[in-house]
Amino acid sequence: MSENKTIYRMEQTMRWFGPKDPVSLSDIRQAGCAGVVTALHHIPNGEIWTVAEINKHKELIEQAGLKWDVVESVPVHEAIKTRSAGFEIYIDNYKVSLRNLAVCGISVVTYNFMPVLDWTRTNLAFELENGAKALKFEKAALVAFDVHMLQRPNAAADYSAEELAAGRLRFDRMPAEERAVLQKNIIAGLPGSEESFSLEQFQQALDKYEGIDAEQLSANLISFLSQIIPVADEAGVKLAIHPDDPPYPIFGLPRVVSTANLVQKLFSAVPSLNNGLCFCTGSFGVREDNDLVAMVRQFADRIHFIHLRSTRRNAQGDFYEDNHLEGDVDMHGVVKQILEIQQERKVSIPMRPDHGHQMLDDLRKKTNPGYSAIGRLKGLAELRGLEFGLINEYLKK
Ligand code: DNO
Repeated sequence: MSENKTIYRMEQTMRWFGPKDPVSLSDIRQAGCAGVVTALHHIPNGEIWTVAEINKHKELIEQAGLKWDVVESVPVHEAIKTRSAGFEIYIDNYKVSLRNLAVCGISVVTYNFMPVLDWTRTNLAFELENGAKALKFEKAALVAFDVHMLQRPNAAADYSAEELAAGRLRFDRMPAEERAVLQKNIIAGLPGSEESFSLEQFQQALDKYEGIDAEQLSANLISFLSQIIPVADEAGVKLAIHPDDPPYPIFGLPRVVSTANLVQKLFSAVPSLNNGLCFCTGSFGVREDNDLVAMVRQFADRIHFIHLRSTRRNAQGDFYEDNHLEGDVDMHGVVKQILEIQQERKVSIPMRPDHGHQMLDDLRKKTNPGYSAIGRLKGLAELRGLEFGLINEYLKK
């Protein structure tokens, strides 16, 4: 690659939760971002996003000198996932929202197909050795909640004898206040998940998946895709499905976007390149059998949005969110491969540092779990440095 060739760098963005986000658009701009990733969080799941509402949000972003690069997310209504009463209307509404976004010039849309819950963590303030706080998923705490607090029928059948014993012990030793916090962390809705449940509502939502196994859920997803991708093709919208987080079944619910094979199945079924992926290293990276560098290569043409973050797992099935360049994710390998596919495709793919630790002043402020200003700024700065170094290497070639 010679010096006068255009170099396609990742488009740096941060997630913005709207005017109430404690991290402002001006903060995001100062972090070095050119764009933001955001959604109309005030619109209930399943309703149409009108051109007027989209434009109102877009103007706020543009007045701050930024661009609206990616929608994260246009939520998929539960009726579509379960194919139950009203799903046709929700699919029609989804199509209208995609068309309206295209009219407003917004062309990358992220969504997920995780049943009931979006992303799940058990601890939102796991203290690291250096005093900063990270998000954590602890298996024993999940079992404690599932078996002893929710008391989901047949929950025990989903765990090994050791996991059940660890869950029992964890529950017995957990003070009442910690139990309440655990319940809130799991079902009261993490940022962006848009839905919040009481214990009873949560069990009712789970019950709706009775009889829906992974094969059925995957068929429902493919049938959704075969209806909305033609609209995306017509309107010029790139859809980017977000992987399951964590990338395996929880609460007896099927998960169908956890591995390379599962993702490939969706693309083989609906081949348009607008049927794409949000490559989230933190979600896929929790599984040892996901080779992230190979996956970037495999899905080279379909990665329309990137989340960069690293997790560190242990043998008990726990993981926590590590520094962006540490943990189990080969971030150097992943970013190098992303740079290669960008030069081949001649595009800059929007990327956001996914999550960040709560650190320094963030510890004394109210922050959206995972979406602190300083922790994400640190992650972004490190990733920018990694990319800078890799580009310099390319230029010397
Ligand atoms: C968590 C996020 C997810 C993601 C959705 C996409 O921090 O990465 O909530 O936005 O799953 O639909």
